[in-house]
Amino acid sequence: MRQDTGQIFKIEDYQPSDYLIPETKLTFELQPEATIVTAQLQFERRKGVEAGTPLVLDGDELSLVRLELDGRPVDASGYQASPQQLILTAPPASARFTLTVVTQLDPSRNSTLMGLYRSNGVYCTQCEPEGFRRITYFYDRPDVLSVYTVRIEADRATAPTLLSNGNPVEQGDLGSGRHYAVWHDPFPKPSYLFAVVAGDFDVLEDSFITASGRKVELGIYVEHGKKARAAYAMDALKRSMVWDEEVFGLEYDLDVFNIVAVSDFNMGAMENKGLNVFNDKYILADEATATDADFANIEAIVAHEYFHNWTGNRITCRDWFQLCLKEGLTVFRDHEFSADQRSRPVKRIAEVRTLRAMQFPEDQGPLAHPVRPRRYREIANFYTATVYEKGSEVVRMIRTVLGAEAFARGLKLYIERHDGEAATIEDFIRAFEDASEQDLSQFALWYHQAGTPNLAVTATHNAADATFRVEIEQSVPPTPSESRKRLMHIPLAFGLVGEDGQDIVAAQIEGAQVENGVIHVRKRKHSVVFHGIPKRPALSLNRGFSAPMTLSMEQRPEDLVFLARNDSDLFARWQALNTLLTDATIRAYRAVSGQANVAHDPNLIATMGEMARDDSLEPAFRALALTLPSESDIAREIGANINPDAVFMAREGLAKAIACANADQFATLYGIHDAGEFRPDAASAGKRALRNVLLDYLSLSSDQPTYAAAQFASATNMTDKAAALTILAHRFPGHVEASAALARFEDTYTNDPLVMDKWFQIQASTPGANAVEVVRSLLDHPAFSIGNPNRVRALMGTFATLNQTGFHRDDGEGYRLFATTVLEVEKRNPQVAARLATALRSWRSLEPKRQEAARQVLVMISSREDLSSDLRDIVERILS
Ligand code: 0A1
Ligand code: ZN
Repeated sequence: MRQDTGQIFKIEDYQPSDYLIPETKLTFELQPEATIVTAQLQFERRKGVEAGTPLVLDGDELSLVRLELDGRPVDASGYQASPQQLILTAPPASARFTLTVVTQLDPSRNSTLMGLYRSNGVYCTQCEPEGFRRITYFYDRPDVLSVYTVRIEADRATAPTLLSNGNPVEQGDLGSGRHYAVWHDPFPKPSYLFAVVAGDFDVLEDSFITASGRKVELGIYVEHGKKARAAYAMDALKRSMVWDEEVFGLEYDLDVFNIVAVSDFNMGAMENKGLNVFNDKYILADEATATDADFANIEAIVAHEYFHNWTGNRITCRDWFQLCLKEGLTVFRDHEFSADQRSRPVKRIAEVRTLRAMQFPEDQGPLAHPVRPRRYREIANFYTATVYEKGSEVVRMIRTVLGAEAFARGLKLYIERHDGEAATIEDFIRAFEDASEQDLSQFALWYHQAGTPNLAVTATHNAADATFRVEIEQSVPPTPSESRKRLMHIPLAFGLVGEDGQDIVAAQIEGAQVENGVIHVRKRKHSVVFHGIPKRPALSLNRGFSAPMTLSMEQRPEDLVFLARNDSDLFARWQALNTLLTDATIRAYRAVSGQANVAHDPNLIATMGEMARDDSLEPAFRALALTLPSESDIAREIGANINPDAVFMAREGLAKAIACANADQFATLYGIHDAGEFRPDAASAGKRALRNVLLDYLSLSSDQPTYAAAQFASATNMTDKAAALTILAHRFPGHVEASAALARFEDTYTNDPLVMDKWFQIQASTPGANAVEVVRSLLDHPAFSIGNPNRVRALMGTFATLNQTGFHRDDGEGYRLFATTVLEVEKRNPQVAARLATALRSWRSLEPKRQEAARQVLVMISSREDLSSDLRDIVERILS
């Protein structure tokens, strides 16, 4: 385990490497416990670097077997080798030389899942961000690009498939049951994009003809017997390839494109050049085992990794501070892809819900950092919602600010200019400035300044002179190490909605810069006066979520109801309803805390019924409209001194009011909206989503498990089955129907780990104090494994992030169980442990008793002496 050195990496310390590595030849002699890696590295001294300058290469837990320089052994006095570094003290004075480094690895004991490891009998690598240095000594940094040739040798019986990056060159037999394959990748790449996979797989094969007529062989490698479950991923891959050609003019560049699904993986997937490696959860799907959400994730992640081929691989990052250069842009691309494949407004709402649930708490808590950070202690902890999701929002805003055409020109220019290079955010912004002739220096603060900006808005209508005046004031709350913030350029999309629901066009607009329905807020205070507005309009703000910010505005409830029913922007309709629901819950929260009864606004309750039956709206939208803000959404809005039990009760109260007042309608609609035969497309999924929200309301109003039990028994797809099981387990814990369904599910899927994850998730998220005991006993379930990231996330990750009443139990027992598990996971896999630990980041917003209990476990973890750099970095930042 890599221990903390206390070193802080700073962006201003960037220096190019002294040497380049134009060519890398690797040979892997694979053996489960003693793999030999021979790296022939061709070095070239960079111009201007003095001859003989020591060559310093990165390593991590490496064991050196042999070292040769230009074919001759290096004298012991000529180098220094430790597990984490190799220094060639006096390299040759010649401009070029070849270093041969031989290392020995033990993949079967590598439980970190970084570098070369064994998973279920498969050899697999993960190199991003700093895993290559666990394979051989190298310049393991993204700005050193090399052309790789890789030879893999392994037992034919256990590893008939041998894969690496680029195109296959050669394969053959070696006798004694061994065989080999050689791969060559003509595109220079950084070490983090290197991959090797060897094992025994089923392969789903297909092919794709690019726009310019080249044939690409496609392969998805999965565990034996699971080939049929890769069909949807293959379909998504081909649609991604077409889409990137049509929308961005970007074609695939190798003869083969392979995907491998593995069951032990730290993240979602990895974009290694020509050889994407996936967490099997994001490849395998069929109607019997995967939910609609799984299908949507698979489509998005397959696309994301494929899109990296240009945005990430052909153009990579100069250093890890630039991570958002590839990630923010690629998330933006996968969002656009899904929006085109599915329903744009529904997709947008889902994106915003994710951003608010994952990124807002990061930005508003101790882990806040800019989209392009300037400091890190452990880079693996910066694969965050800020870099990814907010990074994507920033790219989206560039499009809003420049307009679609200039944006497209800018992106094209960026790609042409930097193809084959390792670039920076400054390069990216410059391409858009050059293509649009606009100055983006103020806008660039979105990359450099952490925190979620707020716009406080007031609106006044003056009937006498037919004006509508909007006053806007921006502020950015302080974040750790950035107490003073600069003023940002915030594109605020808006509309003035008239009585007939149509947008009103003002005769004249006075004040701030307003273009195409967007107010460009650049100063602290703006006032915009709309002339020729005889009647007070409803003000629709942040349409389409034009900027990742919060809004403070006293809206009249009747205006919000009006917008929920009439806004031409569907996102804004959903938002208006969501604001009403959040406000109603918070009012109830204040009342529940004070033990008072609350009556909800009948207008709001009726609107929910109306939305449910409005056939002009697609079912997926209606499902989202009927979904209440989550407990953590509500807690975030409350902000401080949070009592999760009271939040839960307040939310339940509102749900019950909606359910009871609309019970008959919901029952009728539930009967009507059968999606029919299973198809994974968005329209069918939307029908199932609507029906399952209705089922939840029906179960609540009837207070009977019968509806859910019936659906559980008759469901022919996992979406409907898992939804019914969730309702049974969450709403009727301890009832015989719930226990029977859980037992039935367990029995049916014992041998399917990905489905068992759902079973763990459903139980880990069952509200109430008892969840701690349930989760504790599930840690001993035979299907659980502390070494598998998917199992750990399904059980402990779900408990800590989705179970507000269980995790935050007021005696602190949830935190203690959590901390023990985090430390247990850390022994094997520090990265996964660190990510898990972020669940405690919002501890300061809790009420005092829980705050103290949470603080105690954080202090307990941080006081351990042998902590990994990953976990120490997170825990100390959370406590600071
Ligand atoms: N680049 C990948 C994310 C990723 C990052 C780190 C990993 O290993 C620790 C794996 C994957 C992506 O954006 O999909
Ligand atoms: Zn990515």
